[in-house]
Amino acid sequence: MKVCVVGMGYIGLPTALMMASHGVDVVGVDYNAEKIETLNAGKVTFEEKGLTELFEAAVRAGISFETGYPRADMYVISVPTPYDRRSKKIDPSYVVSAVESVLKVCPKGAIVSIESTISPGTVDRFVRPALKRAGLASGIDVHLAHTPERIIPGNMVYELEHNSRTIGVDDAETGEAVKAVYSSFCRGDMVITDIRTAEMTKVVENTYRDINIAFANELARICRDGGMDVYEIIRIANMHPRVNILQPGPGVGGHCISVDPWFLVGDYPQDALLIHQARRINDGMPDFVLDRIETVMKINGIKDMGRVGLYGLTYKENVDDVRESPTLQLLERPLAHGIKVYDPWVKDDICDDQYHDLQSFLADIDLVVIMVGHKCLRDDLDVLKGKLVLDTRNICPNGLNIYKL
Ligand code: SAJ
Repeated sequence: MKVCVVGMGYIGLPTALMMASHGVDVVGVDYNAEKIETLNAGKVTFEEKGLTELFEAAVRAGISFETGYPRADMYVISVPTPYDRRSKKIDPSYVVSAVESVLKVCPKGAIVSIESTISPGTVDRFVRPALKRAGLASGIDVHLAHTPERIIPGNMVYELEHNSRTIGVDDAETGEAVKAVYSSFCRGDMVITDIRTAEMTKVVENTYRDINIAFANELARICRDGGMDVYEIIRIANMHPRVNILQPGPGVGGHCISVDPWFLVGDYPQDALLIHQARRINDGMPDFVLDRIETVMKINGIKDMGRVGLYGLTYKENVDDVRESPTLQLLERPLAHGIKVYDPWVKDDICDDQYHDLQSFLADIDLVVIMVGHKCLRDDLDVLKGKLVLDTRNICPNGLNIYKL
């Protein structure tokens, strides 16, 4: 089988590499010529554990990268699904336009599978009509599938191989064909179901995590008010065999968990009440951190926001992705004006008062707010010695000068 993976981003690239390095004939396509040039020059386009080694194996196995769409037996669409911050609905235009391009070149009987996360109903509302417009019959000319990714940034390569997968299809035969491709590398279980169920399941998984984190964040607020240690309480509660509370933090970022629940709120506003409230709680965390910063400043007689520094710009530890990052959300607040920022994972200048050198950053501030617990900081906490610290990720041992969420 020849597989064309469309979209060489955070999900498409590792997926294409994984297939290619396990014997599938793969072409990676992206409309961004610069990205294709970089890949053809033998370099990966973002940092992720194990990605370089996987890339080298895929290149040895013969993967190719192009800007044009080739003929293939199966197309895996892995393009962004941005969402509109106002309406909270996804914008399926990249998916639809990729499908339209594929339909122009694909041979009769090809499988077109959408890997991008889409809101429940997207295939029915936007993808099937694209087939109709092209004069093609689903199930005869083209077989549709939805194979939502489930891998977690920071551990993508491992999870690609070991996670179970959901394969949404219209008929069992297509399901088996898709399963055969993923079986080349995936050791997890593969469940074949219908497309609508696959769409919904993916969104439900991320919504579950968002609600669990919101619960932890609400507990953090309650414990702050009541003078209790939220981390100790969660640690002990989690010893119960049926309790598994996640960790409070400065907010929920990334392009998945902070976005997907909105699809349900947007489409089912009357029903998705708990989901909506969880989103509000998590989106309110940057303000809670700002409150904590002001309290710590007051206790320690710091008057100038310019003496406060946020450690971490990415949405979570050990990745270089800043999408929907709680730090960026915090910096949007007028009160945060003047706060300094540093992140060893972010090489580009993306905001005001951003430092690229830890020592100069620390020299210019009195209060360090740990927004992201990157491993390099956890491994070298001594670097913060003598500083006031507000630790929103609970990576520092309790101590004098250490404040928590
Ligand atoms: N976070 C907390 N407390 C926690 C765990 C996470 O505050 O206990 C925060 C993180 O710091 C981050 C945000 O939540 O800001 C999301 O991070 P994450 O590590 O929970 O998840 P993502 O967005 O990197 O990846 C998720 C994963 N989904 C689930 O675990 C259910 C991944 O499996 C999905 O593939 C991915 O979304 C996706 O693309 O949908």
